[in-house]
Amino acid sequence: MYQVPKLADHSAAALDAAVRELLAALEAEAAAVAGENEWRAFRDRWMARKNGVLTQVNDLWLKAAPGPAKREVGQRVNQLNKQVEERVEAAKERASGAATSSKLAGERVDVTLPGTRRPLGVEHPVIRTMNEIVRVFQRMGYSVGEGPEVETDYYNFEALNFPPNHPARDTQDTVFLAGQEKKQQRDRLLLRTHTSPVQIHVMEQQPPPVRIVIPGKVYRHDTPDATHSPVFHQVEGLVVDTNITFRDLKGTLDHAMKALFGASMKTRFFPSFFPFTEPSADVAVSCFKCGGKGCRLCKMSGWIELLGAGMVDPNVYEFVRKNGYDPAKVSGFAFGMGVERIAMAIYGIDDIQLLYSGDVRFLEQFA
Ligand code: 2NL
Repeated sequence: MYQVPKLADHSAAALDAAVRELLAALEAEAAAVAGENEWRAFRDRWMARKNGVLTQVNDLWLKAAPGPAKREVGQRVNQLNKQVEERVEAAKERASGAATSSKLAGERVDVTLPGTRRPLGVEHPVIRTMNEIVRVFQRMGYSVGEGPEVETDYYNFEALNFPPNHPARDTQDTVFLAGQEKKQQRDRLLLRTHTSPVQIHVMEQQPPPVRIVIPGKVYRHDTPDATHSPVFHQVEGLVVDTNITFRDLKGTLDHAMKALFGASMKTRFFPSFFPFTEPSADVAVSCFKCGGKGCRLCKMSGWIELLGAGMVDPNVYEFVRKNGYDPAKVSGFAFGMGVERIAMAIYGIDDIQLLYSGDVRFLEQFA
């Protein structure tokens, strides 16, 4: 490493040679500075007051110079001081620049790489179908309501014209909550077997006119098989106003089925029975598979039964009469459909259990 020499004499030529040698050493050492720590060592070696190169130059060259040479040597040493200072400053910028660019290199982002792909979830086919049905009725001006899945016997049966001990109750195998023997029958809690109790709540809370659909989960004490599940979904609708007729019911449901399945869909109404409607109808749509010619899916009939409907039975209004539902003044219709049945028809699913299996290989088809 460079060491400040003593000057043999203080002639201009000797001074020149010594300065050249010093500047060459300064240049070489400056060029080797890479990081900030190295730069600090470099700075101290050259500029430290105690024993730095410049201090040595001052001692060995200037202080040691004989009187007549002092002026000339002083000028050269001053100039050297300035040159070293400038060189050290320049090296500092390079060193911190190098640190910054190595930091930046570590943070480099390749914006041309493909982004992180996260698989997008989609609605389950049952929920998707339920939402599609609801949207069809929303477009016709219906509101949407929801209600509790645990109900009392009164709302699930009695107010819907299923009298206590009436055999119609047997068609809806019901899950009751345990330990309620001491309660009156109408207060006993159960898992709702249809969403109709919500419509009773709606009529208790709002006078006619009413136009509402109720989507939701319902429960039956059924053994699971290809067409039964103890938990399933319904969408029910209720319209009550003055002068509502069976023609309104037919037109509404015919439009809804066309909106859901396509404009070429036909509907057919035939007589049926529900405790809460009179008259009642089962509604069939032309077979999706054969278009009405007859096939295995429609059991050669050309029709697929998809929903139930009817004019609200006057007995139902009696339970909400004091809230403006006078059967002499208002009339209405109601309908109900099983969402799984419709989803299975749309997607060609032959086993309802697939919808509850959680099997990704099945569900992926809907993504
Ligand atoms: C079906 C048939 C139906 C209703 C539901 C209803 C509700 C009130 C009054 C009168 Cl508050 N009716 N709902 C009416 C007819 C049929 O559902 O097969 N559902 C899956």
